Amino acid sequence: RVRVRGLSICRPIIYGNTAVALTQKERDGLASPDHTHRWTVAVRSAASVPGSGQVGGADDLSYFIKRVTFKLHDTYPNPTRNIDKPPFEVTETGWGEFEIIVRITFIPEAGEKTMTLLHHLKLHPWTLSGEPEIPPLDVALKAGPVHSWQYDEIVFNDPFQNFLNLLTSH
Ligand code: SLL
Repeated sequence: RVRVRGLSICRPIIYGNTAVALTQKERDGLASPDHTHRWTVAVRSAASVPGSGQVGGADDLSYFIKRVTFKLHDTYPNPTRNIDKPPFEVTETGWGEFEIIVRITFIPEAGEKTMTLLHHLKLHPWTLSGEPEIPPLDVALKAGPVHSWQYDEIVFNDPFQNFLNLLTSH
């Protein structure tokens, strides 16, 4: 287990959520008809697939991430969701915004501690005043999905030589 001292290597990620309002018909079909939205929270690679002309989408983070844990609001059944293979995401329905704790566990070769991120689940569009405002259903459906994503870089300082090889050979 040799460390490469003085070297930093980083991997770009995005994390956040997309949410869509449910139609009345979709709501009627749910076990919880009080739910107003379907959302997906995810951790994805922000790196492009070389030559694909595509931004992002190189979604296999599993060469260095072993698990992503999404800790949902306690109103959800089994609020701690462990995702052990890509895509690292959880899709749910609900009615409210809340803070999601996102814990990233790296593969053992990394010898790194778990990384914790916080994401505010966003269901409703931003407003000019900054005041939260829940639009009526027809307006929300017309406006389309709400996106709330953060760019971040996972930095590995003084990485183990074998882990560095794993990262660079991917
Ligand atoms: C609020 N602080 O009061 C927030 C809490 C909770 C969101 C939001 C449904 C969970 C379920 C759900 O959307 N919980 O019934 O499965 O706005």
